[in-house]
Amino acid sequence: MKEKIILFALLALVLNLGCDNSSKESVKVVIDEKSEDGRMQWFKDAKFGMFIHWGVYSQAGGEWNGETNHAEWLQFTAKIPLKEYTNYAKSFNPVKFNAKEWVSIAKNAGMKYIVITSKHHDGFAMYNSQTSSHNIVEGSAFKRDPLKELAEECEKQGLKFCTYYSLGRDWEDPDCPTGYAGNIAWRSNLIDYPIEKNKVLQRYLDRKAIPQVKELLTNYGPIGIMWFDTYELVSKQQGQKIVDIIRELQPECIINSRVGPCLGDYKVNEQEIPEGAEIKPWESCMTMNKHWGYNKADDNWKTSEELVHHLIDIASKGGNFLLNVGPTGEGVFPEASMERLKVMGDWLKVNGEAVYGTTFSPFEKFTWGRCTRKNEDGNTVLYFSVFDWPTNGELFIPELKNKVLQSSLLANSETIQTKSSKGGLILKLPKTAPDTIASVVKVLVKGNIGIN
Ligand code: FHN
Repeated sequence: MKEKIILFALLALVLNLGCDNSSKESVKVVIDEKSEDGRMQWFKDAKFGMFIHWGVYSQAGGEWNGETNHAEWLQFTAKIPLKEYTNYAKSFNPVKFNAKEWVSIAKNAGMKYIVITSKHHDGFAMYNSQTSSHNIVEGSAFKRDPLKELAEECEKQGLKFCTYYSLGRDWEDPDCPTGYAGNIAWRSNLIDYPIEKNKVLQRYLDRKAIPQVKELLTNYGPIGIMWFDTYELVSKQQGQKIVDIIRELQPECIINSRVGPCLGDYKVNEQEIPEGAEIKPWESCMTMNKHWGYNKADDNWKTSEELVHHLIDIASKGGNFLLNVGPTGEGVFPEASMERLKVMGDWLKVNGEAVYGTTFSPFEKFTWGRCTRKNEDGNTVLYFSVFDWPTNGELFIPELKNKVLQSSLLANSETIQTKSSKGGLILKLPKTAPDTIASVVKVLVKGNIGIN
């Protein structure tokens, strides 16, 4: 059994070579080896975070000139000149914004960290930036600094405060070229800055991006993750300089893989869950409907059951789930988002032990559910999350030969009988599943199964 697990895990590691190219989503990145020290432990244990895409674009609710499919890309997709967008920003006034409410909703959902857009591609800082007046305090009717309020509330409620930063796309700055071989300027602001070849990326980095990263790491307390996005034409050397600045200011701050090619502490998967487990830390970020930023017409919501299953599936492969909310222009979460977060939180209140602090399954994927595990005093706790409860009252776990020390339902501690058979273990389950979404069988076995 052990040989098979090691082979399986090594296969995952060998396949995990290459660089994350956030503009053209590859899914492989070489992790910075130094990141496998204490810095990552809270992240690996946390498993579940809230992504928040919120900006002046949110007040449009996806609508512009009769079109209804816009969101956080509003300035680009609606072809709005910078002057008009800057003027539009002046009307942004999310009077219902309440940091305590937002953080409480995330906490009650079982989320351990919040990643919020400090500056998206529109270049508009959602915090009191001294670097650029294109910010919420100077450039909107709101005049407050929501990131300051959220950072303080996260501190109070014990969640990690983290910031998203659009590194290689900025539609306000004249020196932010984009593109890749054969598709130059593909995500550039060509309305206000039409001559791509005149743009000097380093000037933008020195004038805006690096000073703003320093502001975030200096004025908002401990930053759990600097979550960079779309590094575009940022080179490995330019990205490494930003990594060095972050390490200098806040050594404990984690950096995702979109700070530049082949850089960062963990790999990001976007809108997808890898097929297999990965040894190194990773995260899948996902929308609840089809948009990151608020779109009032988008009713394509994932069900609460799907979202709980995604969380368990991701945890069973050693990853984190960063689930997005797109607040409205008034500063509230959509009702449909809150309904799903409540269901996820209720499930985690009963079964969170099967997710938090666990690592990837030592088994091949099961058709009926997933497995996560923890080491406990030299033994192994296996959590079998059953999505499809067996009608015959039995579940077979192939290859599990370790001595069973204890076995029960996590929801009510009801003892579960087990029987060794055909080189594996049979779990003898009650007729009715304790939970309609996923029911967890906790099995403590002797010995250390799998690698950590
Ligand atoms: O273009 C962005 C998009 O708006 C959103 O922020 C996602 C979130 O990961 N990142 C980029 C698309 O890959």
